[in-house]
Amino acid sequence: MSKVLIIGAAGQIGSELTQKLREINGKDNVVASDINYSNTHVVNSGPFEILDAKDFNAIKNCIEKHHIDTVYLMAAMLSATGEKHPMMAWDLNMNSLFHVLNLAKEGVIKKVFWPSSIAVFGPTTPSVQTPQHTTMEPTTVYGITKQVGERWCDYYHKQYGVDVRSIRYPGIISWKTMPGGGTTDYAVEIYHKAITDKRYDCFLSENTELPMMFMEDAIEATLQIMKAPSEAIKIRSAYNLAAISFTPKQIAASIKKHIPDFKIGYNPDFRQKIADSWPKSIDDTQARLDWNWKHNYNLEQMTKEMIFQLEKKYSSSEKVT
Ligand code: AKB
Repeated sequence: MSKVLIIGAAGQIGSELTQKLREINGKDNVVASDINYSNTHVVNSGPFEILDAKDFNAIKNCIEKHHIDTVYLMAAMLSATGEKHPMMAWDLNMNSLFHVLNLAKEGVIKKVFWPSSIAVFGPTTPSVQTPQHTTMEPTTVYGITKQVGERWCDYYHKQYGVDVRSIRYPGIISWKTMPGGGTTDYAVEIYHKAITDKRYDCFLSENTELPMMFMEDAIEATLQIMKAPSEAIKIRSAYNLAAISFTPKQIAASIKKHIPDFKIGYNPDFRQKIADSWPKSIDDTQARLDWNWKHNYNLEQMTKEMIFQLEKKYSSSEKVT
């Protein structure tokens, strides 16, 4: 049985990935780590270590202590926060990746998952059905780190045989954990506010279309690419991955079907420019061909599930994280 370390396990995707991998592999085979104890569920549901993703020795010690063979590096500073702290975003996003790639190169671990993002694309990229291989001139620090990271993953695979796998996540929507510091975060906040306030003021304009995905699909994609035989993974930078695309106006309309008195207002801020530089939709044919990726949730199914789960959560005493 493989022994897994998740770095950045308290975050939006990391926390659900931890939960899923603990269900599949057994909790003792999945070590979660983060820089603090903020996510009590992750901390209490299996082995947990405090770990700074920028600290090579701390990562190495943790890997050796727990006999880890596979690392999921989920720690990153996202697009909106990255614009406020460019050097910190560069420092975290790049150094953590180099640490893990170098440990794989040294043979300390066998396999790496590192997420990329639609942020690798920019204003000169074709924005509809963005192809796998295309012009990439990202304008955010986060996007630059992801694009450079992709090149290094490909390099480490070709030069040193490192088994690193990656996908370009779109905006991810979930009801369990809040996202933090991204441009697509509005698509999660809107559901919470629809339930608590029946109103949401959106920081993107009404017709801003972006690629998105329900968390269950994102986790499934992550497990699928990691399970695929090495020969099937033909792209070692990162795969395009798609599910649904919608605008704030369209998500609001789907919420209104469940909460008819829900109202939305629009106050675009600095994140509008970031969103405008990203694709509206993604062509993920290659992922579908190489490792049989397919999504399950459309906008209506996702809205139904989000509202059902969040209404339960807000009406129980459970804290919404
Ligand atoms: C962000 O908005 O920064 C992230 C992403 C698309 O990678 N959710």
